[in-house]
Amino acid sequence: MYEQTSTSPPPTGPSGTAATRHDWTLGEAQGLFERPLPDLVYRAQRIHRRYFPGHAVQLSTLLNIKAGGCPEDCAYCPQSARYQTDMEAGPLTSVAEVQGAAVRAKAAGATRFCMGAAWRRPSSRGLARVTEMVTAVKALGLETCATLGMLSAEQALELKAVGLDYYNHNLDTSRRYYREIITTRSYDDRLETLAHVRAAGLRVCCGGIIGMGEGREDVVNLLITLANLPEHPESVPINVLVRVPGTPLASAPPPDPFEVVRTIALARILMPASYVRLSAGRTEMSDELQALCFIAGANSLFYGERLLTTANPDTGRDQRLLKRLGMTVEPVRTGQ
Ligand code: SAM
Ligand code: DTB
Ligand code: SF4
Repeated sequence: MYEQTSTSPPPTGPSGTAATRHDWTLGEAQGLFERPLPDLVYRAQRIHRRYFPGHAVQLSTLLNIKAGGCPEDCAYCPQSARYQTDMEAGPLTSVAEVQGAAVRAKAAGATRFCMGAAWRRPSSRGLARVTEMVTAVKALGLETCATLGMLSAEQALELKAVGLDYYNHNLDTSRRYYREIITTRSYDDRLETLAHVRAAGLRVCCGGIIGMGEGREDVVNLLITLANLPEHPESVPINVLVRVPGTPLASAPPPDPFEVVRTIALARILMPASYVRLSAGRTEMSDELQALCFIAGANSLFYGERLLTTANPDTGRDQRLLKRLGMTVEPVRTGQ
């Protein structure tokens, strides 16, 4: 359903669904965000079931392939070398270890395997190793995703050439609030990497974090920026800040859980065909809150006991939750 109140007819997409839009204004999106919660969730659910008629959830497992020692200053991140956290820096993982972790992830029920490195950008040697990892993981029949920091156009093409499916690079917050969180790389640097990823023909995974002290307008602005990109990111991770001792945001007040639901619902409305992932922060969420997030349009999870450095719900809890809700796990998409 086209959600504007204008009298002009809704644009229609190729399969009879409402066409996706790339011209959202702050006023429109803010108006939606601030609707009474049942109304916002109803609108999101109506769109969700049009674009995703089943009740399937996509499961991605993360592996930290290069831990800690990162030169960047992202205020939320335990892997920055600038903050005193429990995190120990480690070397780049071997291809064999990655393969072993991917085999276990697949056996546990994941369909996508996401490799994260605490880098500002990959070196050519580092990237060469990652391309071997991608080849090894793909050979298992899993979808692949990598998050390695900034990429040049050539590096994105190198990853595409070995069959990488997705690249994750988050905008994290609004352009305005971003400067409070990260000073060592700019918002435009991030947009440039996203453009290289898209130009290489990779699918884009891009989202942000809530609970960093931002205002509602920042959350809405982040989602508008994503929705108004030339193409919507295929995957939109919504992370709730994991407050790690030693990081500058260690004592940020946690967000109202209903703001998480609103954020998911607005992401669903603005980017109807995208996978919206309920990402970091789930260990602190009740089953009921997660269920509400699914109703608001989340259809993807990080699955497995660890995110990168912090805990995630165990796989048994997630399997039980999906079963109790009568939801299913999405199979690997093939032939694309
Ligand atoms: N180093 C690469 C980069 O930043 O581009 C890739 C890995 S980085 C850890 C990927 C994303 O994880 C960040 O952009 C951020 O959105 C998310 N993240 C990191 N620490 C987090 C935390 N404490 N809570 C929630 N999300 C976090
Ligand atoms: C994303 O948006 N969230 C993931 C993934 N992309 C790389 C990372 C979450 C990290 C949470 C903190 C940690 O475990 O270090
Ligand atoms: Fe480094 Fe990525 Fe952490 Fe920022 S989020 S400090 S770039 S690992």
